[in-house]
Amino acid sequence: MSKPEQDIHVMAFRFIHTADIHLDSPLRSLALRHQELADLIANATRKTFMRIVDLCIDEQVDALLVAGDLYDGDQTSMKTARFFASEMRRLSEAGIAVFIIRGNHDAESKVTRELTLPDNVHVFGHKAGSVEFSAAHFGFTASATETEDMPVVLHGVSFKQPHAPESLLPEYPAPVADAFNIGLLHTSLDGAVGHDPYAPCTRNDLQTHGFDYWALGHIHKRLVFQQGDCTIVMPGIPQGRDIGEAGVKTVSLVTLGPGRKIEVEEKCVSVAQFEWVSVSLTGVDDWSGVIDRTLIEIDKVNATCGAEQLVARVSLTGKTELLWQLQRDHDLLLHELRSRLSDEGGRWIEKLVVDCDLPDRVASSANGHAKSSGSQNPLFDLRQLMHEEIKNSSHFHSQAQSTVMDFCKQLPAELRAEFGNTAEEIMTTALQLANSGTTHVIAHLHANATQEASSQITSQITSQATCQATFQANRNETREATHGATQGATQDKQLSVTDCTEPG
Ligand SMILES: [Mn+2]
Repeated sequence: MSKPEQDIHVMAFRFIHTADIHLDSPLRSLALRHQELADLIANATRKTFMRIVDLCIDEQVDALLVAGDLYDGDQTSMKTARFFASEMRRLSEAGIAVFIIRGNHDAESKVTRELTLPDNVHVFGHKAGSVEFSAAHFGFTASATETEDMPVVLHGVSFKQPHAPESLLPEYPAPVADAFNIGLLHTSLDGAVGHDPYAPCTRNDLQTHGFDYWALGHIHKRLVFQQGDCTIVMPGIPQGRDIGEAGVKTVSLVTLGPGRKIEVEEKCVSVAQFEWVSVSLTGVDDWSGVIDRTLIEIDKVNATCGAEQLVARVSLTGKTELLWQLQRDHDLLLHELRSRLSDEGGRWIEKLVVDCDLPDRVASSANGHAKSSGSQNPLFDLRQLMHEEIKNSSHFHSQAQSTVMDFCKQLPAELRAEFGNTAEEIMTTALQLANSGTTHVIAHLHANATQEASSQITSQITSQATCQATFQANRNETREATHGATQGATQDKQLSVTDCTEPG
């Protein structure tokens, strides 16, 4: 069947829609104690942005839309801004227009005020603006893809300040009749419990406004809604920055065709992809088995990875008698796995978590011993003593608290609050550290006890010495965890905060 005459002249308007680039974001993850991995992640937002520009050029789109949070915040340097300007010039040379709104992270960005961008770039102000797309308007000679029968109008409002508790939707003009209307909006939509609202609105509000396509930004996880004739796309962050932003990340390639037809395609451009890798060690009873099974599970996840670099958070689960050894020799295991992976490249471990249990048989015999009054298994008695008596004593509490506070004083100012701001919070942190320290001490003793009689070891340890050992283990762990702080890395405590996916 031949196409109707009129369609031959109607060409599509095509654009790439992205948001939340957070260009040159500082490192937030632990990975970061590993130099090569830190470099990979540190450069990832920039490399991914270059790939977005490459994609625009390869696909010969008409425009690139950035719906806020191009920059990460006020600390953005002129170096980042100059990089951005040079990428904009590449698009200018390719005849591609760029439309940008500012979000909560780059609302007042100083660099955006100081930077001169080429003419192909339109940054919407904090008062509503509308631009009718025409190649001529942007100074391009070729106008290959202008729609002949229907103009395309883009509407946008930038955040004036980082906070926008009210909906920005009333600021947007009504749709232009007989045109294809696209709105750029940075919004937290209905919001998530525990997060501040940013220009909140609902899908219904968006549909009711009457635009054809809403190019949204802010939420880092991709969302697509078709509300009647209205297509709403939250593209998500194009490059994850830590394990809290795990999974495949994409941008949208959108085609507006004849008859108001909208086609949305996902394109993965990320350099590295964070993923959880869970490894069950049930039935594994030797060290090489642990290595083999872990590498197999990493490969399985890697096979489905959209980016060419996989950054894995490995969690060892299941029941194995190797528990104590895994806890004690965690560093050796991580080192061995990393060196095996580095042979081929493309796969990284950012953190290894030991979350195993002992097999039921071992655990129940251990509990049996602990409950008996005699010291048939002194290590379990010792663990009981540390957990129930020492840790609950007021003497230990005051010692623990003052140790944590001494430690805090030595940290860079911006990290101190991570241990808590009140005496109560600091105490909670101290007790968490004491818990993991107890586990470490017992794991070391237990694993060593296979070489020496455990009774011999434990008889040499008074509860006083154990208390100190527990704390020393914590201090070492904490010191290691905060080691990367000056390089912009962060410690375990902070990670647990960023692990929850935080909308932009
Ligand atoms: Mn945002």
